[in-house]
Amino acid sequence: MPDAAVAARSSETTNSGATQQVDVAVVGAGFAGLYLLHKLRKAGFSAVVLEDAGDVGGTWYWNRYPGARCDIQTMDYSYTFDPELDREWTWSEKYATQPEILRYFGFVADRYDLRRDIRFNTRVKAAKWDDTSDRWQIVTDNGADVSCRYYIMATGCLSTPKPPEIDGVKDFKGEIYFTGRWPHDGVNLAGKRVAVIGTGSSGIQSIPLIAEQAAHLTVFQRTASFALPAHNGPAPDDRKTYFEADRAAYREQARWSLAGVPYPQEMAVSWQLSDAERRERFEKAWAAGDLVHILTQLWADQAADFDSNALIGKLIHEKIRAVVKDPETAAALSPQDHPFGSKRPCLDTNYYATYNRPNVTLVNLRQEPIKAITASGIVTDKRSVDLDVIVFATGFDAMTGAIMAVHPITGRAGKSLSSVWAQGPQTYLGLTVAGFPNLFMITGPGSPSVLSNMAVSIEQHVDWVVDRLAALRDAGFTTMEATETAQAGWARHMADCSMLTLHRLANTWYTGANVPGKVQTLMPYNSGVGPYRGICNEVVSRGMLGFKLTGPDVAEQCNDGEVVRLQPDVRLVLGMLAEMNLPQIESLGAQGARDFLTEFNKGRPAGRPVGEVGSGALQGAEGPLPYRLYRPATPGPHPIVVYFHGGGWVLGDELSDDPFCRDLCRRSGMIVVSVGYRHAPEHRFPAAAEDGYAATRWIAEHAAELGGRPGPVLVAGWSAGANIATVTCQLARDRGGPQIAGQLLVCPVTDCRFDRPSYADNAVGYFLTRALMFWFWDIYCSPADRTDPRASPLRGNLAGLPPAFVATCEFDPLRDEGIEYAEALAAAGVPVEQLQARGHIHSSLVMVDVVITGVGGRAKMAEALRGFAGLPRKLEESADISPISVNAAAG
Ligand code: N01
Repeated sequence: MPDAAVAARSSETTNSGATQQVDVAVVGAGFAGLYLLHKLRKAGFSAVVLEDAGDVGGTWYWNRYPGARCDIQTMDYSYTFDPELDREWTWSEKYATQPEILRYFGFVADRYDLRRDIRFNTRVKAAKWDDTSDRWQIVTDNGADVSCRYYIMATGCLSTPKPPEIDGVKDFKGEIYFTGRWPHDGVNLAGKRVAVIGTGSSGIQSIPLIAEQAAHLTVFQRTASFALPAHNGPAPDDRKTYFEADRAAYREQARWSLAGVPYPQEMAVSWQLSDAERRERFEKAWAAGDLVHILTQLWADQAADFDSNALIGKLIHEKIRAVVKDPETAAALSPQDHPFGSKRPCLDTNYYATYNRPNVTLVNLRQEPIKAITASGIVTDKRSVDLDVIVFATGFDAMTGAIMAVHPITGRAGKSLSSVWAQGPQTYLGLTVAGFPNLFMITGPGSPSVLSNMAVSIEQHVDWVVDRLAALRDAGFTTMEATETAQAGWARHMADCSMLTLHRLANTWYTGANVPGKVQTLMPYNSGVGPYRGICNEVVSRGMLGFKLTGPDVAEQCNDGEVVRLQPDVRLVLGMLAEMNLPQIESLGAQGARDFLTEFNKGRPAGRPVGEVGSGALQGAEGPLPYRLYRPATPGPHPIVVYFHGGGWVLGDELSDDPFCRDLCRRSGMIVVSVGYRHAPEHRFPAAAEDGYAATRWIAEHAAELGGRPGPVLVAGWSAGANIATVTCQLARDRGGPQIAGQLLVCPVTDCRFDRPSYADNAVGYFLTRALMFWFWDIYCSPADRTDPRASPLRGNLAGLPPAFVATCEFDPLRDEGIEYAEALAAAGVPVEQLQARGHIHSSLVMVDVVITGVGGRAKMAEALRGFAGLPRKLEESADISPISVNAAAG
């Protein structure tokens, strides 16, 4: 239906004073509620919007404090569902003011004649699911109650101000204002002694303007925020040109981007850039005055790696010192306690310069906490400040607060949402909650929401929900409800995602830490709007996975399951590989496959620096073999790890696992010698196995020459390399040495059987395929030789082998034989530590700096190697291994 026709069509709801009957009730007439109403009407649903405020606008209706502006460029913070609307409205500035944004919502409401279905000044007092009618019963404080089939919370993420939690607020005799509930006719602060408590976005936007009016302004800061100059003015030419060149493509790119604004994925990691290059990028971002730019475009690891992130913090501290004249004030304004971006950074106009004004004082609450608010002002540990006005810019009970504010919400069997969320919000996709049929949340906890351009995330949710409702109706279903399995799976996925970025390291409203007593968990989905959109689409394409659908005249449908079982970054990698449409490696022939691997490896991030990298030749079973040596930066002599690369005995060389070898070296603090053993088909079984053994013996004999610690060595390997490592242990035991102190086996090949379930479960789709393993075996080893323990070590004698660490990955054809080997070692009396990496594939653990969720696993491997070598398991904290890297879990 054309949009114009929708606008002219009248709602079929009735409001007679008795219960109002509609298909859909929406709470909130902000950005989400307005679009919902339009889209619902267009899909043929009757709908009512219940709104507490006196007009449209949501958070922009309430937040009228001086300086309130958008901090995503308004060109991006706009509706995109109707290209005509998009063309009809032109923003006057790069970052529009609150009054202009409110005018925009008024314009949208008028254009689609939305107000006639919005009940203003109406608050929901309770909502209850009725199992007999399959409807929600909603009690309001103004006018008729509502009965609806579907109930949608469009309540916003930052709309319920949190109480100030400071003793004595009620005693204050002066004026009190909240930025989030600013009086509509403004406040005259001229000549007054004003305090602002809070230095988040609201404080930082309002402080410069309040300072211009007040006789004196005292700012009470608990946590310093990172603030960047907005450089407001007309929309920047480069973005405008990009936008105007192809608006539809621009919008579409935004929908599939990381943060809902079309910027490319940055590829260069911090340590690949020189200081000068990093500074140049930073200065460009600083000059751009764009949060999304500086949050995503500096270097690829800025949001994930603690050290790389700290570089940004230091550059911003320099900027603060350059503006703020008093060094003590500059120091207090420089955030030291959280990574850049882990707490919402702010956009400012003259914020730091405001502290140079003679009528502005900063009180650092970290040094002198507020003791109380009194009748005349604020008392801290060190001073008493007399005041006429206190402005609370103390923020919101974010994400869950607004939903819980329209309580009680009672679902099936009388369960209340507050009891279900007592330990933190539980949702499926941030859209629905198990036990609450037909209840939807727009940008709820568990969805990208506040970590994205809200406009893009709101439209995606509204489209998804209304399209689902239409599809349900067309199929004869009347209820839709998330399953417990799906919801638990999403919670696991959210927890996995939370390890990807540094958000969890800061006490913020993202985690609920700003509200005393609130359960802390990273509430927004942090892995990007594009990947999230893909997941929501996948739920649909897989037959409403994770939802139970019912209807009076149709058979119930319940396609139970979890939509994401892979680790989030593994999923992304597989998605990228799928898009590359790579050839099947086994179709390329041995040389073609080797060339392919070389090319493929060029695309991965370079390994991180170690103390020294060298190369040379050692003596293999039948002649010299090349090796690559990685030495830690710490003083030696270090224990030596003999490393065997992966590649199915056919591919790879001593360089091909370079990033992993560097990582092992850095984390374990040991020398890693990667051996270039011979490959099939030129050198079939047992060449690789015999080379592995010979190389280990040679390295042990030449340990001192290599700068290593004489005595037992350690062996390690990945995939076929792990096969060689453990075969080496068996041969060393049987042939009188060398002494091996421990073995690290990452996704090892241990047996020639292909009938274990992991071969069937993971036959295709996870990079290492069953067909590729067949091919490797065929090239390496004739069927008659395959049961030889030098090919299938699981069939050998395992007693007396060195202690082992065996890592296996859930979605790997080799998973079960790895687990079986670990169990067989243990049964033979060998000390074994196992890591069964959930959600990982065969290559994830060695994809250093690509699969971040593998970091925890690699840290454990390094600890195990240190333990085998008799060293303290934890490497002393060094400057070049970030705490985040060491602490992250592998799942
Ligand atoms: O709230 P905040 P906000 N005693 O929570 C301090 C969006 N937004 O309203 O950090 C003393 O960020 C608190 O200190 P601490 C945007 O997403 C957008 O400013 O808890 N201090 C903090 O400094 C933003 O992130 C725009 O230690 C207390 C401040 O109050 C989000 O809304 C504009 C305290 C609260 O900062 C929230 O921003 C405005 C206490 N008892 C907001 N309690 C745009 O530009 C709290 N604080 C679009």
